[in-house]
Amino acid sequence: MTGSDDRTEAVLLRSAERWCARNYEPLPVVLDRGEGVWVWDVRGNRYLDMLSAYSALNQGHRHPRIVEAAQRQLERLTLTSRAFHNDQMGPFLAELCRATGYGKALPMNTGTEAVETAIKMVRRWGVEVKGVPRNAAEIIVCEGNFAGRTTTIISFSSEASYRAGFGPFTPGFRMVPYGDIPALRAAISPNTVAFLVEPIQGESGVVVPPEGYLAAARDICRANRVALVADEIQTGLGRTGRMFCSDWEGVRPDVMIVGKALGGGVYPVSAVLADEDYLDVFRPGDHGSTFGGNPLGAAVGRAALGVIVDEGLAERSDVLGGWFIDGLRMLDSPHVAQVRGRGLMIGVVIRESSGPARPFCEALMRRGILAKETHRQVVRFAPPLIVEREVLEAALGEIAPVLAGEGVRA
Ligand code: IF1
Repeated sequence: MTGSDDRTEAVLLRSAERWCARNYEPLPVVLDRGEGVWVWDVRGNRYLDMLSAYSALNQGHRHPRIVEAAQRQLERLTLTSRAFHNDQMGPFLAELCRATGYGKALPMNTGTEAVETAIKMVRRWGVEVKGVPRNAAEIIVCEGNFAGRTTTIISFSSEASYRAGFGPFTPGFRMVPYGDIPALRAAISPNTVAFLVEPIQGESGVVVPPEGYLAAARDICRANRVALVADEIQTGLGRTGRMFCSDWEGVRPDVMIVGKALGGGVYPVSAVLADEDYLDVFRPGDHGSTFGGNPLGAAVGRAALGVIVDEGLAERSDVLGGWFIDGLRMLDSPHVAQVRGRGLMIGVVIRESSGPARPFCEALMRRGILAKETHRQVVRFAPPLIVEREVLEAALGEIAPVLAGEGVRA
């Protein structure tokens, strides 16, 4: 560590503090380089990235194949808007639809935009196809959901801090407890057009529903002509040990929303996937965005998807995640109430009596591991899916003393 690095870090922390709205409380680390599963701070310290930008880095930092695709496209064409065609979008969406088994896709940029697109689509499908009265469409959502930060999406959030002061809110959403099939059945009305659900709730603290929940939900939706909409923005693209978390129960949602890792950690790429009877409710000019389907994002998306499929990232997540979850459970730490998750989407629940999860994350940071807490008590572990087993073994060696309370300062 040299003096200049100290000053650099302090200057950079101060500039973020001075110029950026305080909409986050980041760990006090300033990163300036990333490669694979590793990131470095301005002091030259190396960290294992156990957050993967909330599962947007399933392929790791700066995957060569994705960076090369971006560089190649940067030399050719980056943005056309959808006012014109480009040579990348069609092939990208063809590969995406073939990889997911859907008839069509509508490309957007962020996950939030894709969720908003899905909401508009199922509402219009409800009116034009199902015959629900205009402005009466209802969408069932779950307590503990997280689907983005726009005013409509927070309208159905159960998290007070995500809503306080941001009203008035968008109507048309009914909330049921997550994992509760009888409550879902009871919430369905003739005006219900969709059930929007995360197959595992990420932000809520890696909450895994009861076995069979998604399949039962699919059956109820099918029996009531309600669209099952899976938000796989975080759980999808290999994160939970299958290509999609829905695959664990053999469920094919009517609508699949993807994002995050679809952009390979290089560029925001998201999409709504469905068959024509849903996506054909959009007519030219009804919906869109400046960047949706742009050639740079499409080229990146093709490479990002290719890496996931060709490098078997879902299989890696399943095998390594199973081993890592067992390893965490075997630590038998007095501060841990539960280890839960699927594949390399893992949450370690810190006992209330041991205080919040944040000091554990800060202690992990001091040991070269970057993990992030969610909902006060949960430490999330979600490394890039390219992680090697020996790296996880070494990480466990650093995590063990922290979960035993070593270096954890309240
Ligand atoms: C933040 C959380 C995770 C998502 C699911 C849609 C979106 C997200 C299941 C929206 C985004 C991000 C957003 C980011 C932090 C992170 C997050 F803690 F906020 F909730 F991952 F758990 N559906 N999640 O997880 O996608 O528009 O962000 O691309 O807002 O703080 P986006």
